[in-house]
Amino acid sequence: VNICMDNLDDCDVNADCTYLGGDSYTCECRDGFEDIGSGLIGECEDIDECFNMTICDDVTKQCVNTNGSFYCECRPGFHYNTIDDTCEESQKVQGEFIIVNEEYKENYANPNSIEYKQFEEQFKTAMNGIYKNSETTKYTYQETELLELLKGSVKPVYTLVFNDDANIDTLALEALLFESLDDGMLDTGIDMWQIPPFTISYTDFDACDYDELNDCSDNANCHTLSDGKFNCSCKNGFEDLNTAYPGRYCEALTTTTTESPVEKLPQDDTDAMQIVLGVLVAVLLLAIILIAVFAVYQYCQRRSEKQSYNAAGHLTAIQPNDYVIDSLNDGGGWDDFGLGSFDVDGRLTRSYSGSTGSLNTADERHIAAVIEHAPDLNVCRTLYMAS
Ligand SMILES: [Ca+2]
Repeated sequence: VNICMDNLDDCDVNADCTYLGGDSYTCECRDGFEDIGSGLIGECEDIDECFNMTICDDVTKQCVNTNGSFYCECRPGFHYNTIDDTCEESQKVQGEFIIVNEEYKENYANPNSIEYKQFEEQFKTAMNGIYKNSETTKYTYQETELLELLKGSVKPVYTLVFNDDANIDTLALEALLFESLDDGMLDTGIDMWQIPPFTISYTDFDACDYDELNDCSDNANCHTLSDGKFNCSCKNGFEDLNTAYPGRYCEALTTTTTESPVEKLPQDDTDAMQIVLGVLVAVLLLAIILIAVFAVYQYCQRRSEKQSYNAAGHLTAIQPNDYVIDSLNDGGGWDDFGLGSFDVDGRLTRSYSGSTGSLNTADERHIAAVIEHAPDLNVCRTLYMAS
């Protein structure tokens, strides 16, 4: 009887059994495991190779420990170059749009669910189809990352990943997606997604908002840079163990230094500076938003003057299938919006009301973008209708 062959041994599941004849055999932990027991049967525990911080040997890669092994993958902020097997620095931009004819599934909130994964695959294929085939982006576009799926009806929030040579133009990216729609529909090869053009938006991506998309240590501050990039720095009181790639390995300083009031002063100054800076940025942003809203309002006023109405009070002089944003007439505010199209008599024939939720400043920006890229869309008339 070969005890090992017949599985009669007591070796650890991660050990190899060697039969020595008779009743005797030995157990030896496999590669990637170490024997932490004192007996002969082996108690094999995974070796955490990532404890060696330089095992991936490159600041562009990070180590992932697995049971019995490990692998190196591109760090957040880098993408994989299959041609020379390297990780290259990425630029990213954040995008979103609304699919009005898809039903939101409860499991879309869970990125590990089958429903989410299925959507993700279909979504990435669709986005690759657009940006890998466009003349302006095909040499710089790398991939699409789905960040989350929000309700309303289904609102994917994602990033487009580009290589470092790309000159990212958010309005041009919006236009490419818009131009891929056929009568308001995006053909994913599986489904036809109905996407109101004004819901398409690209904005700056802030990797510091997403824990899984930046690799700053829990004991580090994350700093947002342009083009979707970021860097990290260990917090006060923590030592950086790998200054080649700062803010990733931060260890509490063990030496207790006597606190001197002199050392505190610069910290207070920094705090005060940050508050002043924060207020300045907030005021600046508010000013920009007000100017944008005023500009859209002015533009719409001018467009509204061109419209005429029939006896029933419907808009006339509108071509069939013109898009409009149609307020639900709650007093003329910038909320409760829908998107629709009109017939020759100016009656609303199709509408997607209630799917967009409250408008915010980002939505107002989309409207401005749609007007710029598609001046034929009559997106302004509703302001008039709502009054
Ligand atoms: Ca391991």
